[in-house]
Amino acid sequence: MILWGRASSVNVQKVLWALAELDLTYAHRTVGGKYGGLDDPAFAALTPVRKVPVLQDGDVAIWESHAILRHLARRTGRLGDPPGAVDSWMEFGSTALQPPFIAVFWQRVRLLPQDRSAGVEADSLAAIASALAMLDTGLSDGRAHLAGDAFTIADIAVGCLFHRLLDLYPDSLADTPHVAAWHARIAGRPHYRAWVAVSYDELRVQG
Ligand SMILES: N[C@@H](CCC(=O)N[C@@H](CS)C(=O)NCC(=O)O)C(=O)O
Repeated sequence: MILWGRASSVNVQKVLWALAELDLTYAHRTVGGKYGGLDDPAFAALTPVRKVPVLQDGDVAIWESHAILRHLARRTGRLGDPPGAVDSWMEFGSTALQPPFIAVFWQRVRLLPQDRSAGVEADSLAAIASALAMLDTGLSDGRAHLAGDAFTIADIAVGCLFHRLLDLYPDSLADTPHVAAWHARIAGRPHYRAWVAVSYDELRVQG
């Protein structure tokens, strides 16, 4: 397998974390962001959207981070059960939590101060708080992980966002104790520490 994508991307981090949890061997091509390469013919032939991550597995090229996670779970028969609950939380991550998270990350890290908007940041933080409350309700039955007691690709898809969220807004989980306990659990995993709890300094806008 070949993974394409810079390790500073949260979407690439999802795949790096999953590959490590599954103990899979792969080659890594660092493209995107300051590394460029997304318009090179070799990469452009793999994905019409020219974004990372892309996973080449034999003759197949898979793009969209959650599609890649599902592919890895199916391929190995691990980290994907129960599929219904896993899928629900992965879609929740894509639709409810990640969009406002990306918005605040751009406000705080990627945009020059003069291009930032206090209104966009406030609205996005409200959307994050609402999503975290839903996550807290989902975890309130005492389950250890999102889809049940077992760690799955849903924990990876959603959990990848929290290192940066807590770095930027340390009190984010003050009102969601179940989310805080779940996050502490997944943040203790060695592969989270290796691939997710890392510096994102290369993404900071240079003013
Ligand atoms: N929904 C896609 C989003 C892919 C995406 O937006 N990737 C970003 C990095 S997180 C990208 O390729 N940006 C251009 C770049 O890195 O140069 C996924 O989950 O894979």
